[in-house]
Amino acid sequence: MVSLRFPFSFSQPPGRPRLPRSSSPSALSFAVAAASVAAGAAAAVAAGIAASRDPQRPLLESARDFLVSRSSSLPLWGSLSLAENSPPVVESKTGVSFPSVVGGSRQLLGVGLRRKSVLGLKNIDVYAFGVYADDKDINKLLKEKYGKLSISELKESNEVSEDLMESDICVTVRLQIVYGRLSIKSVRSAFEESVGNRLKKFSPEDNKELLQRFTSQFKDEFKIPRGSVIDLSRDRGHVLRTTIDGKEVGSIESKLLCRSILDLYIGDDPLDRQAREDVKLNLASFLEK
Ligand code: DAO
Ligand code: DAO
Repeated sequence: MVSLRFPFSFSQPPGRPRLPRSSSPSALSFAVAAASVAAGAAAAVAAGIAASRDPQRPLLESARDFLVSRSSSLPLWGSLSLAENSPPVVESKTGVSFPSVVGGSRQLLGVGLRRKSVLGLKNIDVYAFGVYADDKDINKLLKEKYGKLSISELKESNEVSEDLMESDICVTVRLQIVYGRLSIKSVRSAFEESVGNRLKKFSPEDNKELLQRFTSQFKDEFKIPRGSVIDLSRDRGHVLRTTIDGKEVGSIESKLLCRSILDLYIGDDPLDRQAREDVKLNLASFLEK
């Protein structure tokens, strides 16, 4: 079996964007000089994600802190046109790269890895994921509510990610498959287990029908080889829209289903703890004045 994974996170995967672009003072001055407020803020967010995933944390962390503190003196986000040019962020254990913006205005807040233990013997890396949320939605809904808190209070608080899950903010979780032998059957059963448990957590009712409505979107003939990109998007009105490699496979309106899926990634018992921390941290720097 050929493994394209990188043995450990200290290796620098080929194609990994160089951090200095967003973490060196001169890059920042350039961004500021270009009056690219959006790009500056996006770079700070991207640096935040990358830095907190990297083993060379202390150095990068100070770079990030520098950036975050600098970006705080900038006005609020302007247009996203330049933010789209900010570098992608790489999930360090798999080398999978995530664009900093998807769907025009959904901004990357954190990346992580879904592992699954097989027969209690070994863990397989199933997919890398990125959590995105609409920048204007975050500013509008959360800034009003948390505008008075300091950045450190925001970082400590679980309430912001709680609000991100509960409110009608446009969010996308992008999954990029790294496991090469994923069958639709195993996806369905993993989903029934993980999402099924969350549905139970939030609603005492029998949710079989809702689960089935979701899993029946995934036809047996679908193939999801390594490299497939699945977007789980919550659109306005708590509509969960699923696309596979850009093709829409279905939409389901259900606040409970949206909430349960987001809970897997940013809830209190997430699939990847570090990813959730990244999201919290980046939401905080996002909301910073
Ligand atoms: O092939 O034995 C095996 C293990 C398969 C594990 C499947 C885990 C599926 C996790 C959900 C993936 C959603 C895209
Ligand atoms: O990781 O346990 C988990 C839950 C993953 C939810 C993913 C559902 C996406 C299903 C895509 C099916 C493709 C045919």
